Amino acid sequence: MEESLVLLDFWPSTFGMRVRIALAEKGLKYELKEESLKDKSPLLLEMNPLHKMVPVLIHNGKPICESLLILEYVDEVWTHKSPLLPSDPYQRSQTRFWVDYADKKIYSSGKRILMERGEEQEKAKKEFKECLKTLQRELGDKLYFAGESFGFMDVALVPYFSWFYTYESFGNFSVEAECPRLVAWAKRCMHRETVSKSLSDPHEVYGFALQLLGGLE
Ligand code: GS8
Repeated sequence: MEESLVLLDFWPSTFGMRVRIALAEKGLKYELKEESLKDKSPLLLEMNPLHKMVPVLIHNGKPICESLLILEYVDEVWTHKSPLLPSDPYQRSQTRFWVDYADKKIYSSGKRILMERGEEQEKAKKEFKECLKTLQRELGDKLYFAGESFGFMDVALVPYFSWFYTYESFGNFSVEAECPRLVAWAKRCMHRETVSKSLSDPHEVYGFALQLLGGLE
């Protein structure tokens, strides 16, 4: 049977970008359907009725929701190349721990850098920088988070790189000055075509953020 693979996506979404990278790593062909979050398609509402969020991967008509669960699914179903999660259960648990940490901290502090001003924004910047420094320590001198090969944590984390320029511009700081080894890692990941072709342009993301926040005022 011919496999059918459809990705419901939204171009500036870090969560969507990580699914795009995983599908590219596995060399899978899929149909990308760009959603409008202001006017969600009937297909999105049918496939993710609870959260009504992208990304959703639809495999042979069946939906998989939540980006990290999609990554795990893709890794389990297509084992022929580019394993993403480590095979050792302890290492797998550690990878999940760090991805969870990064997601909770970067997303929430990043959002507050964009939305808040004054003291609240300063607090968010401090939290954001501390999180990146912690991740940089976890990376250590390794090429990728799991060591020599590009893996799950890299796929999950590198899409935030597309948003760094936006956070820096709103918060008036430089991620590279704070965390040079983390930025070097992100650039190393960008040398992979699977990553560079999946990430959205940082300047376009910035334009999107300006428009979004302008619309909220
Ligand atoms: C988050 C997805 C999400 O926030 C995941 O897949 O990992 N935990 C989920 N999706 C956003 C777009 S990206 O910011 C979304 O679909 N928002 C629509 C809405 O909130 O109505």
